[in-house]
Amino acid sequence: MDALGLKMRFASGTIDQPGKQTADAAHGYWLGGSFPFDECDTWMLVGSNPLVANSGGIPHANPGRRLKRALSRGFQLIVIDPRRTETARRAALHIQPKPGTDPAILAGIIREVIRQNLCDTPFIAQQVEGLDVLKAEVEPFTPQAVAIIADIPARQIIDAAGIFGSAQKGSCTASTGANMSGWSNITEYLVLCLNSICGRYRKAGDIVTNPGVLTTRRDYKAQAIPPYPIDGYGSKLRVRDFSMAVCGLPTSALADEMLLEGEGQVKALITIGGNPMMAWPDQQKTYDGLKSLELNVCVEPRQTATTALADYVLAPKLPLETPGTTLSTENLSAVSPALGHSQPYGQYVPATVEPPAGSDLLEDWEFFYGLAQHMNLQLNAKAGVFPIMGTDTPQTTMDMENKPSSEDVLDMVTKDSWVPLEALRRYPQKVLFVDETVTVKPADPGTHARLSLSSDIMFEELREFARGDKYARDGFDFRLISRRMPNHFNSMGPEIEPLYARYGTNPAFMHPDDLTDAGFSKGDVISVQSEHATIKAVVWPDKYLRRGLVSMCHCWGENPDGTSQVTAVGTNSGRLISVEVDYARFSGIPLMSALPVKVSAIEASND
Ligand SMILES: Nc1nc2c(c(=O)[nH]1)N[C@H]1C(S)=C(S)[C@@H](COP(=O)(O)OP(=O)(O)OC[C@H]3O[C@@H](n4cnc5c(=O)[nH]c(N)nc54)[C@H](O)[C@@H]3O)O[C@H]1N2
Ligand SMILES: Nc1nc2c(c(=O)[nH]1)N[C@H]1C(S)=C(S)[C@@H](COP(=O)(O)OP(=O)(O)OC[C@H]3O[C@@H](n4cnc5c(=O)[nH]c(N)nc54)[C@H](O)[C@@H]3O)O[C@H]1N2
Ligand SMILES: [Mo]
Repeated sequence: MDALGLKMRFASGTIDQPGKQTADAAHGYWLGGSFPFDECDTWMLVGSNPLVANSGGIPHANPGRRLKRALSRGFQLIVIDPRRTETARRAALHIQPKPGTDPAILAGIIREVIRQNLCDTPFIAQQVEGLDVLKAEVEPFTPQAVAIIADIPARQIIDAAGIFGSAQKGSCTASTGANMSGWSNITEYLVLCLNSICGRYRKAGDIVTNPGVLTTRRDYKAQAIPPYPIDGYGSKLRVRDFSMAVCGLPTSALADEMLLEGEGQVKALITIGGNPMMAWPDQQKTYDGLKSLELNVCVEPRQTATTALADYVLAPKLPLETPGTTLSTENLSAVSPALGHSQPYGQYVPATVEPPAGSDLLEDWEFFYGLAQHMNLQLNAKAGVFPIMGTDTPQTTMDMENKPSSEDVLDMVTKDSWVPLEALRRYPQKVLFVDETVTVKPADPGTHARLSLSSDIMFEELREFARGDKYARDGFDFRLISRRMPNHFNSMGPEIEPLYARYGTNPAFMHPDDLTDAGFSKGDVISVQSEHATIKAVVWPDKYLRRGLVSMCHCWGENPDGTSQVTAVGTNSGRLISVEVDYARFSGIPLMSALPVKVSAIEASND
């Protein structure tokens, strides 16, 4: 896209956790980093379930064991989730609210931290501005007021503030549940405000346990990058007034841009390592959009709902057939302190198996290289996967005549890394690189940058939230909430029999009492209806849910022209989502959780 000068950068993160980028821009960014989980005595998780998702908060390398170890030394976990998840069951405090009420809960906790004098006053004095504004904005969110909005005991707000605020080290992080339920910008912003008033960052002289292995070398400094613009980075879309923001252009508007004729219409799509037909909200619109393309190319190892609509499908080599490194998971730390590796872990592995004889395959990178060669374009390889704030990304001008090898490309993407890739190649047994002690440096002399607790753009959303539940719909008395299941990774898994065996579908989980009241039995096919669409689903009891909820996993089912055999192929919950009505500012992430629905019977199960 750089070589072609294409400015329309749609970002997959805009249907994931886009509040992270917008909130960072509104709040500013701390160059000293945060404390890793293993060093902390508390952690607050908002809408995440790391014991199943292996993502967010508790490090993904065996999160169960890490949590157990932490608990045995007195660590206290706080979980905010409408479902008593595998993770919530191990928490010192589980707040089980109505979905979509995270802004109230976080504002209430912040108000209590301030009231109980649990702020890191010296840190605030030196590094933070806007405490008075924050204090005034959260003032309406008394424990009693939050108790009513979120339908939780008021006491839990006071207790959460006490546990979080009095700990020595800890962090609050939010994941998909908190970003998909209507308030991603303000929720992630309040998460940052809570961490900042408690000074939940490494300070000058603190040891950086994992400075990095294969990511670009950088400085850790006890210094803030001040807030920067959330949007105004170029390209304007023709639909819903979206423009380029820090989180990229909204994926939720991409199908619209394919369907809307005229100057600016998107006519070609390359999908590599994704499955839009399963993943994008509003499956019908996605289907219409993809059908209307002039060119639709997939680089994909399986037959999927998306390849079914493609003009060309190119098969890539699979990871074990190519040399690989741990760079991409390590580099996730640039997205959130809840992600990445908590230890200086790195590995290089050469290709370990030969592709089957006679196969016609390319590596993912070779697809783009070949395309650029044929189009006479010059490519520059950037180091890393996600840019690191405050650090220039090293680049390598690629030789477009003599094709580099995969090893050359790995060298380019790890250019100027903490540990040269060559060292990992030479010592394949070594996976922990604690070769040098890195500490947080003092701030540059003369810097006055501050983290900000006074973003009016963000607090506008909090005021809007306080005016009442704008997402509620008459007659739609249940809320559909998002979740992940242990045996499937987005659209991957259902074709593998042992993984599929347990449910054979993606059930609509409901509280057993809701099942009884509705006259449903386990295994019945029911109808789940939103204001936008209706799907069939197999109902299943889940005693860990709040009442009034339907909890369903995404990326299941088939295309709209399919057989609708929900008991055999599952059902696409994304069909229920409208991208046009309830969506967030900047990222356009629509209501993908806390979505108002109604449920009704269709047919009883046979057993
Ligand atoms: N097994 C498995 N692991 C995965 C994936 C997978 O598909 N399967 N997907 C991967 C991907 S792409 C990602 S992005 C990560 C995501 O990782 P997580 O964000 O941890 O994903 P979930 O496990 O769905 O957890 C989200 C939680 O939010 C809760 N929730 C729903 N609505 C609300 C709400 O309004 N407020 C609050 N506070 N909570 C709410 C849900 O009940 C659920 O427990 O997981 C990754 N890991
Ligand atoms: N309703 C609802 N919708 C959601 C969500 C939700 O919670 N609720 N979650 C959203 C989130 S967080 C995400 S991340 C998206 C996930 O959306 P996607 O990322 O689009 O879905 P995946 O199934 O992970 O797609 C990965 C594809 O890559 C292919 N693949 C595997 N290995 C390779 C490889 O080496 N090379 C190539 N080229 N391809 C490979 C797989 O076969 C698979 O088809 O879904 C989003 N959609
Ligand atoms: Mo994701």
